[in-house]
Amino acid sequence: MTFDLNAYLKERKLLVEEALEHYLPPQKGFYNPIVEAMRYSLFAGGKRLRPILCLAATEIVGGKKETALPVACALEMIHTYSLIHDDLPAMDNDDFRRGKPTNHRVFGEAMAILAGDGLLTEAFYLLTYPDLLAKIPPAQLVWISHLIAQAAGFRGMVSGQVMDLEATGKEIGLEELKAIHDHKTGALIRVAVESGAIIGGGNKTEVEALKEYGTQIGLAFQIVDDVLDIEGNPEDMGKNIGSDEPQQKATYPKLVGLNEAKEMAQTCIKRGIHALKPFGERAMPLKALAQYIIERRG
Ligand code: GRG
Repeated sequence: MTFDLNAYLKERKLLVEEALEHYLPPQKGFYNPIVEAMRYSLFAGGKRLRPILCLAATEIVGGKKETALPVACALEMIHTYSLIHDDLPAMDNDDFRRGKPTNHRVFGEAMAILAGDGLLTEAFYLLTYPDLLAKIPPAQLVWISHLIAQAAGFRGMVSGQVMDLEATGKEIGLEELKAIHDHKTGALIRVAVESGAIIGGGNKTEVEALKEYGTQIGLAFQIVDDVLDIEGNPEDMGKNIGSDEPQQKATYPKLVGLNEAKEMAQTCIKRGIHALKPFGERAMPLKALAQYIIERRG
């Protein structure tokens, strides 16, 4: 059976973007600059990887993708918030993201902070949205919200960012680098797959298998990102005019060499795909998404 990944990604991206439009429409009746700032980054051309993974995980265990849409959108909002804050002068001080001026360059620093805050909070508004409450048992929704808060907050992504800041300019080893990225980028990718599987009604074994898949592709995602930094990511051109980030940070290619880093990413993808074995043919989209992570150019 062949699988047209490009068509799949296009269709899923559209579905997610229509849902984001539904949940965060332009404000009518009065002008509120915060909505403009939130929408600027939310619709700035992201790949929508986390929501697409979430929907695919719902389907692989037999659930309906439409049920998971609010959760998928919440994950994209949290991801967007993290990028806005990561770009701020107090953090990486980046001028461009996805080829466009960063949020604070357009709206000013105060508004960018608030846009991030607004998106993070909106995510939890969506996780308790009436659409979802009508379709999913409340206990399950509380559990998903708990897992997502864990992945996004100081137990996950925020800690990863702190570990990253602390490690800047220092020599660190491979295990430390893995721990940074497992928190900083891995946790949200993993919980995207996990929450999708829970919403779809996956049993414990299925959810565990999908978590393992999420962990492996999350690690591969970060290694590939480091490789792209060396081999060229067209979206990052001119990214670092005033950046405080680049050279002082540890990366996989710096620690193990470019070829070994690529091998490591391949191994993670193989492990991720192996975890999908119990799902047979139904695993096709998630397998293709794993492959996409390693083959992407941006
Ligand atoms: C500020 C609390 C806080 C956390 C920030 C995730 C994060 C922590 C920062 C992101 C910085 C960064 C560039 C990490 C590398 C991983 C990466 C390339 C993220 C971008 O994810 P994509 O490629 O983005 O899915 P798009 O643009 O497609 O949405």
